[in-house]
Amino acid sequence: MKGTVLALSGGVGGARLCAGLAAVLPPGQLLIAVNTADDFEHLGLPICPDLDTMMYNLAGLAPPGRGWGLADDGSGFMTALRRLGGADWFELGDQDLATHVLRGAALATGEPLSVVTERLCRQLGITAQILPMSDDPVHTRLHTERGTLSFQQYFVREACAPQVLALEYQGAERAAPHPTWFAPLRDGSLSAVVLCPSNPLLSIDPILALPGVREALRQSPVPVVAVSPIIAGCAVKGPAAALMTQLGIGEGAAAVARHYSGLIDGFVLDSSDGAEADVLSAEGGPKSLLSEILMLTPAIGRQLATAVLDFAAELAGGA
Ligand code: FO1
Repeated sequence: MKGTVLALSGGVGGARLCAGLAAVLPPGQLLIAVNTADDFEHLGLPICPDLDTMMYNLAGLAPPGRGWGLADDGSGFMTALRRLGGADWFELGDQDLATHVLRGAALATGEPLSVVTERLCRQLGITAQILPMSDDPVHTRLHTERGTLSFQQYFVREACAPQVLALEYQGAERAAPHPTWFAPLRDGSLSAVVLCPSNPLLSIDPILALPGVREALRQSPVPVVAVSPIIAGCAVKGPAAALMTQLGIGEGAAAVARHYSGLIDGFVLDSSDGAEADVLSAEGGPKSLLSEILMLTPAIGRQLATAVLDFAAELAGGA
């Protein structure tokens, strides 16, 4: 596929697909807009979990099993923190800490998050362009049966246990999508757009909530392809399936495609979800493709990336 591909992504699932896309696309042809509505300040440090996960995956530094942090990181900081009575519900590895400290120092001088991120990526030898969805702050708030929680309070501290009644992306209506990814989306100079297999409600919707983004996707002259984060009715990781049920979005991969209705031209489901693809087709939904979407190894990530790009090329050709 010729031309730049734009990926909209959250953390682990999206980061693994983006690592695959970066490996199979020519250098410089991948733009990634990353959700920043999970970002929060912890112990005085700015933590950007999805940006971190994206950087570490593309740099080949992510742990193969766990979906966040650095492989083979140390726990000395957490041990010392506990000894001093510090809040230990959110784990910061010894090496990971350097990312947050450097980011904090740069932001304190007034540098935008996109500029700090670009420097960190350069230092890590990443050739794809990783951008925060916006340099302006957006914060996901979850209104739950136990009151209003920030994303990390809900996700990590409360282990996604409280029933969620409603979601809010505070600040989204005032946040500008970063022009480096938004301008090519709007002017049609991309070759394809990929909605990564990330949580539709917590990772992709905050990006879609930025002014003009839904409109630009609706009018995109190039194919927009989404990859399901749901396999056989279950989320690969995290609370996507449970949240979709709690918020009345529905169950299964087909419900994700319906959630993106009007925005996508193609939908990639797991090979085991053929029945969901048949339902979509009967409903006159987007064209679907079955592929292996559980990226247990980088090789499967590259294979899925190739399948997604070929599917987008086929959609562009009107086949
Ligand atoms: N996720 C956890 O489940 N527990 C943690 O202690 C934790 C620490 C952490 C530190 C830095 C970072 O960049 C991410 C971290 N995450 C942790 C992941 C993160 O909270 C979520 O996976 C994402 O926000 C969801 O996209």
